[in-house]
Amino acid sequence: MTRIKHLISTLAAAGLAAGMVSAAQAAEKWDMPMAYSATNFHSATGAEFAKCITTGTGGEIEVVTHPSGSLFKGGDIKRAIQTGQAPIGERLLSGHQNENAVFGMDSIPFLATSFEDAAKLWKAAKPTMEKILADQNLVLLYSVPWPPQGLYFKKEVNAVADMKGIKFRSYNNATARLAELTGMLPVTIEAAEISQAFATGVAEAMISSGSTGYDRKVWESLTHFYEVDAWLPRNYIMVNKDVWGGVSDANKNVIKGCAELAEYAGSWRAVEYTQFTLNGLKAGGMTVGPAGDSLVDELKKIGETMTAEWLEAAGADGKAITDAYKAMK
Ligand code: PCA
Repeated sequence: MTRIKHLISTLAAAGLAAGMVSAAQAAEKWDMPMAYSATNFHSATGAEFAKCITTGTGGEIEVVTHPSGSLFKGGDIKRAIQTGQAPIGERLLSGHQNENAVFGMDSIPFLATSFEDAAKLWKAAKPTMEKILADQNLVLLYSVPWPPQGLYFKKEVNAVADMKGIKFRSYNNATARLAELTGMLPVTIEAAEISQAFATGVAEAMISSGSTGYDRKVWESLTHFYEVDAWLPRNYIMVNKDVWGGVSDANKNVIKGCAELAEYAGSWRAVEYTQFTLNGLKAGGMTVGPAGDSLVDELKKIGETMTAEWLEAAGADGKAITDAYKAMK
């Protein structure tokens, strides 16, 4: 807590100092694309992060968030920032697994299944992530986890055999592979579009957090949520490296301080949002509860296959991350 208090006073001081010079400097506007609904806790955290920068830099940098994929669709956000079409933005880290398997380190089934373990895994992975992103003209600012991932269906499911032929909404390579290994048919759909996909039958099931199901009112189409705690994927905020290079040292410090606060606050929000949204799914009429033991055993077998495949694809970087993580446990 002391660390956070120190941060707040640093930010306040920086804000005052920046305020004094702001009249002399032209204000810059940074549009910040985000993929998830405005009410989602990541988006709420991002909005406060944006405000923190605007206030802390005395208005020299005004950050304006654009949630729900309204400025760029989720799948286009990283490229937009790499190429300077947007200076800053948020994206699902594992959404880039097709570029480099290492990005999927947070979607390995049953490797890190609690908030504590997900934080350790992130600590183990962060230096490698920063390096990979830097090579892509990006600077990592902060990252916040999603709540644990569970399975959504529109019928009772007690075994992998019950999943055969179901159209399964995927959000990254790992979720598509999970569909294949369980005999389902993967279809990639952004969170912003899932309500419609379920309503029209384009998709009939998914793996996600209670949070995304709640945000998108999936009880209108789906009936069951099975808590599996398969993994906790992460969102991250990145800034274009050239844009970052042009920021004054004082403002860089403000942004870093705001990022640290956002990561701290967002991570707590994720924890608190977990039960709240599971209750919300129940209130919407869904059956919510842990997956049965035999189903979990079957999923763990599939998880072993996916872990081996990931380690193979992610090479030395992947092994270094999982070794560092295991050493922290
Ligand atoms: N929600 C996001 C990613 C993980 C999650 O819980 C989604 O479903 O797209």
